[in-house]
Amino acid sequence: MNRRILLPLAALPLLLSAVPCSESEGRPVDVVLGENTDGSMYMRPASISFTPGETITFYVKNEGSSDHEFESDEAGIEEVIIPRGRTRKVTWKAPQSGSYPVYCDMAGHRAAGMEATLGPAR
Ligand SMILES: [Cu+2]
Repeated sequence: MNRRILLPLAALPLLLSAVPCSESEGRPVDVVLGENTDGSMYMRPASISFTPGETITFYVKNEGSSDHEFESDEAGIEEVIIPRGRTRKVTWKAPQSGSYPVYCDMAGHRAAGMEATLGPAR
């Protein structure tokens, strides 16, 4: 067999082992939660796009002064509490299609604006 073919084949196991396990880690996306001085709240970015079927790892930072959550019944993201000043990692496998809200489910927070939308990239 030709050496030029053999060498890339020999390197393949090394390349594969460098790819992060899709179960535990996905494309990193930073999300920030907090409160505004006027009493409204935010989850930024307000819109997060996904490629159908991809795995995303959200790094959810709570820069507010109280605890917050990150969850979505609709998208199948279980509730994660992020204490103030902390960051929590949440890994999610995106579906093939559809748009889903993701929010903080603490009383009044979602209504105050602590919500974002997960949707397919255009
Ligand atoms: Cu909240």
